Amino acid sequence: MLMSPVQQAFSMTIQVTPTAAAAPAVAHTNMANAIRALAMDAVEQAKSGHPGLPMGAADVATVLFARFLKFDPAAPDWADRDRFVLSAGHGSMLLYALLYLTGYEAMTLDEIKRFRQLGSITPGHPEFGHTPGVETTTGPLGQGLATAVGMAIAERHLAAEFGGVVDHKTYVLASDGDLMEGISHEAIALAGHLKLNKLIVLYDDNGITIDGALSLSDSVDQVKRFEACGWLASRVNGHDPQAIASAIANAQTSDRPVMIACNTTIGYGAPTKAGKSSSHGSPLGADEIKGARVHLDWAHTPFEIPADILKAWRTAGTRSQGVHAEWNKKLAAIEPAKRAEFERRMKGELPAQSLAAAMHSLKESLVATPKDIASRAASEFALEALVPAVPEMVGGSADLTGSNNTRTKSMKAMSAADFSGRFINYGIREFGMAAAMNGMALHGGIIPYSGTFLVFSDYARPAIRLAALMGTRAIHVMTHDSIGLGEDGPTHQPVEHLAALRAIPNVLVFRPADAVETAECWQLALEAKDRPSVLALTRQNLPQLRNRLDEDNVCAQGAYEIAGPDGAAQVSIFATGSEVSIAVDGAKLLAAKGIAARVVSVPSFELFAAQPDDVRRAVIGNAPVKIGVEAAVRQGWDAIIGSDGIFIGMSTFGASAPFKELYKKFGITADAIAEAAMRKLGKA
Ligand SMILES: Cc1ncc(C[n+]2csc(CCOP(=O)(O)OP(=O)(O)O)c2C)c(N)n1
Ligand SMILES: [Mg+2]
Repeated sequence: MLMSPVQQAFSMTIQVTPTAAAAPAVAHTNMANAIRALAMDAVEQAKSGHPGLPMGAADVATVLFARFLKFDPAAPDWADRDRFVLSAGHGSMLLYALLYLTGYEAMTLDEIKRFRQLGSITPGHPEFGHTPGVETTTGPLGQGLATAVGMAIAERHLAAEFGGVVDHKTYVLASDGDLMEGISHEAIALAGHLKLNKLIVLYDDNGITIDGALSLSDSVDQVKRFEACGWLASRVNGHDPQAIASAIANAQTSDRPVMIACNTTIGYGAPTKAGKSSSHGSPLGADEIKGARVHLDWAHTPFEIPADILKAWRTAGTRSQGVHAEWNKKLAAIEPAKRAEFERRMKGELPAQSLAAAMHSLKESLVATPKDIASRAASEFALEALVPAVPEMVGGSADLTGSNNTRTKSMKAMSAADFSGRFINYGIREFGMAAAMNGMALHGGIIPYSGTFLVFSDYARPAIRLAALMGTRAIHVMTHDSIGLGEDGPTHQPVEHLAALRAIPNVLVFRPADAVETAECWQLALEAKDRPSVLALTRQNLPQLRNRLDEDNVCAQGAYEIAGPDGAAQVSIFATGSEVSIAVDGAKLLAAKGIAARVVSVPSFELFAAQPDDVRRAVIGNAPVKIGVEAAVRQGWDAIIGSDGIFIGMSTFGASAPFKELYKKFGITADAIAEAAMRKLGKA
């Protein structure tokens, strides 16, 4: 593949549109070829990786980074930087090359040479928190785009409150795969609905995926699809810098989100592999690279970037320094209390005093007037106190607001007309919601929380997994957490979901037993700065078991004795959520038979597992009979009750019936607990 005439012609002066920054002194082609060369050399050295996308999208990325993107490599965390999301994370070398070329200190040439190696900051796919300048972890196609939607929401919401100090764009580079994934539809529909006009998607429209031509499996007109979702969409030649620049320039003043389909050639410059899927995901090989160097007119050794080209790139990297300095002044000029509030939120620090006061009065009121309510209602009660106390909380629901109880009385809905609202009607888009929440959390300044049914955590799961991997504070309220939801039946009754969520490293899964535990679990979720949480809550009412005012957060230990035995316990019953009160009744039945039993509530397996051994041993105790009770599958419980412990829960799907009948049918009752204990003690 030879250079296109457009690209060859581009060693001349560039006519730039008024809104675009002046074109850099070195020819565009040379700057773009620097990306191509680094990508093919790094992939070759690593003997693995994806040269196709960086080589194909180099022109688009060069125009964006050298002329539009507002960023300061010296301050990767500058709050008002434009966000750039490489949704097609397999093209990571594109991003690493840009970070090196524009002068991010941590991204040295050495790191580029150590692409994909242990301990490098150049992992196979971009990882948030690992590499300065990487805004979100990408690789699972479609999620970067959906995460970027959350960043764009965060920008609008914070701008509504803090005015001019928040005013930036969110750019996305998305591939065919990103747009084929179902999540893309949730994301673009939500973005179009909210008229997120500062979101700009550059679509690497190369007509190639791994299996070959895109036409093997797809015939969507993406421009029409985006338009139908309320976007401004157009097509450009993705190797014509001037066309790309004018399309991006046009996007700056759009009243809706913008998609620019950039027609590119994958592996651009590779003599035999350009335009073919063979350039997508494996090293080009020595001969092909040699040929590419000839075709691209790039006569430099591997990893060598000529000084003038590097200088042009470094100049592009300092392009926004003035804007950054102006912004610093703007921030300094805001009223001090407001500025402190903005800085606190962007740092992700909680308002410690107001949170503590809210928690205190919440617990005090629950102890004074106990509430025998569903934990989803207890969650709403907690939110009535927490939402005013923690102004960065932005709630929502995937069309189950009334069932999830996530909207407090005072919460205004967020809309295109009013972004100051703190409640988002996400629509029936669980995955899109969870990914957008990650984007909000990554943007900073917001603690997002959501609502859906626990059974639909499966729909949101890939984004919860990424939240766990990235360490983002996204809080998922997931109600209707067992067969206790009753008549909706087995399609809606989660059975394996608690175990499945507990299986994801770094997720906190909470299943509170009553209104007080619900309040405490909310506090723990808010305080867990570097991890996502799931609050599994009931539809059915639960008695309030905790009636003493504990200033400490008792749930913080993950498990604790909630009902003590008379004398040395012969039976320890461990339970979570709605099954804790059943366990307490079971212990009473045993007491009536002269058997001392204790009950341990386990609101969080993860927090309990993190306790020191002696604490864990004391809570687990040494009663000869251990019983676990949870209206879900056993998986994971052996860590607490041992493999010879008795488990009372579910081993099949549920059924459609009133919930009390279901608990009887599936044998999750106080009687069943007492009988099982007696049998094990040889007394039945
Ligand atoms: C959810 C998900 N499914 C599958 C993959 C594996 N994968 C990586 S890239 C890719 C498709 C490549 O096509 P395209 O997105 O057009 O990228 P290009 O080859 O044009 O760079 C696939 C299937 C993935 N990363 N994420
Ligand atoms: Mg493609």
